Amino acid sequence: MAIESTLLIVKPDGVRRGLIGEVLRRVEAKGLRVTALRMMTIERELAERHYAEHREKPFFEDLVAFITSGPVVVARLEGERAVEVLRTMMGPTDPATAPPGTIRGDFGLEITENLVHGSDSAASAERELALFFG
Ligand code: 3AN
Repeated sequence: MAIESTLLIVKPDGVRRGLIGEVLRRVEAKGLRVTALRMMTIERELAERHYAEHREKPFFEDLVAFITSGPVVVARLEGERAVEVLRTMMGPTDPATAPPGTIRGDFGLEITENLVHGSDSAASAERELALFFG
C-alpha cells in the first residue's frame, strides 16, 4: 500500500464550463478521497510559485495569465498511488491528443485550456499542497 496525497486544480476553463462536478465525480468514483476543497482566484504571485519550474518556458506568461483569469477549484486527493492515478485520469498535457476516457481527452481541445492540473510526482504534490493548503 502506498497511500499518497496529491493536488488537483480544476482550472478556470473547467469552472467556466461547469465541469467542477464532473471532474470531482470521476475522481471520487475512481476511489480517491477528497480531503480538502477550496474555490479561489489564484493571485499572480502564487501562480508564479506554483509554476516555478516553467519560468523559462515560452508559454510561462500565458500559463500564469490563464490560471489567474478566473476562479478555480483546488482539492487535496488521497488514496492508493493518488499521484499516478490522477495523472492517468487527466490524460496527457495536450487535450487534442489525449485519449478518450481521460478528462482532457473527453472535454478539451486546447493546450493552454486543458481543464485540470495534477501534481506530477510525490515531491511536487508535497510542495504544491503546502502552497495551497498550508
Ligand atoms: P501537465 O499539466 O500535463 O503536468 P506541464 O506541467 O508540462 O503539463 O505544463 C504545465 C501547463 O503548462 C500545462 N497544463 C499547460 O497548460 C501548459 N503548457 C505545457 N506545455 C505547453 C505548450 N507547449 N504550450 C502552451 N502551454 C503549455
